[in-house]
Amino acid sequence: MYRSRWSRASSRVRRWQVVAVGAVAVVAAGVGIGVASAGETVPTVNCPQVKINVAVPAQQQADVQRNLQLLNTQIAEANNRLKSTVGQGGQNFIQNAILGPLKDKRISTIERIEIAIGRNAPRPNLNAATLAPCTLNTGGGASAQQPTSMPAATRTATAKPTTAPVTKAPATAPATTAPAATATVTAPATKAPTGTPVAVNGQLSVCGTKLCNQSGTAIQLRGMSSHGLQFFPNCVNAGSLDAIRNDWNADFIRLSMYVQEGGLETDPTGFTNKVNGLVDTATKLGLYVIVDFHILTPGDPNFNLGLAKTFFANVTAKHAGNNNVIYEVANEPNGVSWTAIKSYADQVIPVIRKNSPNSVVLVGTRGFSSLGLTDGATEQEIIDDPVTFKNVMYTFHFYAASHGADRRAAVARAAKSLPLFVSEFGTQTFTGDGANDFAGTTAWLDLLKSLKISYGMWSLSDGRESNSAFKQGTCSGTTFKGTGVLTESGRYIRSRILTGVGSPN
Ligand code: IDC
Repeated sequence: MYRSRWSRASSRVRRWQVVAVGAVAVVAAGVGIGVASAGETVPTVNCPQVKINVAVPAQQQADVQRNLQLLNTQIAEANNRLKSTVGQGGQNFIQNAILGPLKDKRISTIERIEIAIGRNAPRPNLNAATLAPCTLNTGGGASAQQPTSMPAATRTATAKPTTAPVTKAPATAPATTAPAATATVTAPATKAPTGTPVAVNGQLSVCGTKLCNQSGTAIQLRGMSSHGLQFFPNCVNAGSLDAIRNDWNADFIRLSMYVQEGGLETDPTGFTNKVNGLVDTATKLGLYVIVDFHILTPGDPNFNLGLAKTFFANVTAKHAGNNNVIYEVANEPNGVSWTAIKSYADQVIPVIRKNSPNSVVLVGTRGFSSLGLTDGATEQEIIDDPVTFKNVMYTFHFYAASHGADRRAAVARAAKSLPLFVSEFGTQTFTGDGANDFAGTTAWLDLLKSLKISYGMWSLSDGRESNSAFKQGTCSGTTFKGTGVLTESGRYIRSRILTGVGSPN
């Protein structure tokens, strides 16, 4: 089932590797290797401008703008590279080492703009193939800049102001600074309002194969996963969280913080601050909150190890006094062995535990968090070589129209030996789109209920895909309660959480 995802992913891994090589070289420029001597004419790059000729939906403007700015950053980096490598390499050096990688980066960026617009409007064709290649201004001079303004959809006029994302890093300390010492970070946590999930259950722990509340009783948490925070910046806020808490009776929100695809790596400070702010918003409502380090492509979590350590150090320092934060260290590892995933978890968990010693940690499993099933493995490899820290659970993800009875049988079997948490599932195929399979979803959720396995549905967003729980345009407004703002999948999950019986009506 995951074949096509996987082949797509592997080609993107290669692209990211190219980007990484480029980035290393740019860093080297900073230490002055091969800087052009005075009087030498250094060429600059000459890139076509990307023209957005369609209206950009309000929800996606920040994302599109960030990517337009990225095109300028890429131009600047290429110019620096041209300067620092004068005289290096043979005839094809500039093409192979500078213009080629620049083209790859531009293709990804232009495609991301298309995808972003396509979330809430027809996906435009911005001619990435034609616009990506840049030529050389052999006589030097300034490179043409990429304009970053865009035609806005008319609905913007009434849209509520965007709370995020920040397009420029704020002046506060960058996320790369070392975390504060434990002693200075024990700010008292906000007290959860009476009767809320956190007030009732308090600090969670893992007891045997189950999730337990502060009294040691096994419980099941039901909640929602956000979509990528960078893709739908207006969908997770005090209003929508109040709706899932007080109108749906949900127990948690999962904050899906993508690392790639325009996520954390493009603005570590901005995304770290955004997550910290949303944890506070959820805390005030008495919700549990899962901080999801949403890796997907590349699928080896070790690729992002450094970013993960810095990110979790910061978030746990800010929320050391909280009893409601669950840390998910890697969304869906793919194309890697369990051994590699475990090695990553062994390095990240101590960073989390330094500030937040009692928190429950979720570890993604092999094959897109399929317990290895997608790769033809089974849960046995985890049972044979488990993560040895306390209060750890393993994630399992399903998409009801793709994953049926055989996977349910495997989960029932695995749950006898391993603490499982379904931090993400969908009512459709694993593409997150297409027809909803509510019969399959109900079979899954009934099984999870009987096993007391917690679950969160993908996703609290208002896009075109069938996974979006909100109708398009909802997140630009201020009404999130009731069924009027919900799609079929949204109505199904609200009803399931609220009444125990799922219904799309
Ligand atoms: C999908 C989104 C889609 C986005 C894609 C890549 O719905 O808009 O373009 O990711 O970023 C997962 C992943 C989750 C996927 C989801 C549906 O954790 O990121 O979201 N899915 O494909 N695993 C299985 C399915």
